[in-house]
Amino acid sequence: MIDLRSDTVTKPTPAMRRAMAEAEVGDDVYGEDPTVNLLQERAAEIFGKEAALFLPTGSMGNQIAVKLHTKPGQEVVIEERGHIYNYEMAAMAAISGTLARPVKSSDGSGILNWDDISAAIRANDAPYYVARTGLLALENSHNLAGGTVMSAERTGEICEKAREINLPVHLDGARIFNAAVAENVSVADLSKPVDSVQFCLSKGLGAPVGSMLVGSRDFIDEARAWRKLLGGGMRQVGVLAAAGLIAIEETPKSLHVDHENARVLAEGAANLRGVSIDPEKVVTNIVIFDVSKAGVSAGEICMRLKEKGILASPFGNSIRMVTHYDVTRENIQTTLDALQTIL
Ligand code: TLP
Repeated sequence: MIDLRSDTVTKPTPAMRRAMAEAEVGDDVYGEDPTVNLLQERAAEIFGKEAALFLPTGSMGNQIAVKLHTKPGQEVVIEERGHIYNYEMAAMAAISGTLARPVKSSDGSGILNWDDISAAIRANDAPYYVARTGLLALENSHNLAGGTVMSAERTGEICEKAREINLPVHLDGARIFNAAVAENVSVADLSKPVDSVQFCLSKGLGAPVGSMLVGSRDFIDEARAWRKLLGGGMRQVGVLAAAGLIAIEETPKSLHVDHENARVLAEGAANLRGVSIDPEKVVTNIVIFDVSKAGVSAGEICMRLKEKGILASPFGNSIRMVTHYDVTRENIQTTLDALQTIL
């Protein structure tokens, strides 16, 4: 099968499997797993922050951040297609007692500017009976907006304004390495101004399991307690951290190939009957195209693709295809040929 449903489907590389087999381990609940400790130190260093924490999932990282930055009864301002709001089981309400305040980006790109955000903020000068904004949550790259990227400059501008009103900013950087490659900057450049960042080892970076939460030492100390409370205190988990180390040190070097494949896929799809997508906007590894004019539903197209050995995800009237290191240029051509036949 050519699996384009997500970059979560990657299998560990031979180097990762070797590192996992040979990993030095200890009980991480006691802080004694040397491989986990090394991964946490490296992640903090690479992101230019004080500390980092290894977590089982990106959702747990995001939700711990929401918990630590907010008080019950507050709102979280987030772009309307944001993952934290749409795909994390209403956890911000269930765990933190917060409400999402979804906002649209004025240019439709999913990339917010300060004007988009400030219109949704309820600061201390708001009437007493409206909920206060407790957190601004950004996402980079923005998954459901088609892998679009927020520049370091835009992130800096937004965070500066947020700081003026003491509003913390959390970055869902599940695919921040993809964003950094697309912008030709470092992940530290993209995350320096935010208070906390979550990034996934198990998406385009190819590790089988795991995410990291990065921030100040105090924030990470508290996050460790919340990870335990949520049942995420793991023991000899260096076997997973070993793959994570390879994911952060090695995989970023080849992410540009995934981006090139995504662009070729988008350019080919743009020429097909009933498909609408602007290939110029595909800058990372996510391709989302609208098929509402195809005369056949996104779900039906995905079913027919599956019969031809290709997996993709329907999202409403659109189809999402995500490239990753298990997808070759030849696979892209096969996918385009199959799509053409179906349409
Ligand atoms: N995204 C998954 C699905 O949940 C949609 C995918 O296939 O893309 N933030 C962002 C931006 C994400 O895309 C995801 C996963 C997460 C957080 C959550 O990560 P996990 O799955 O590790 O909890």
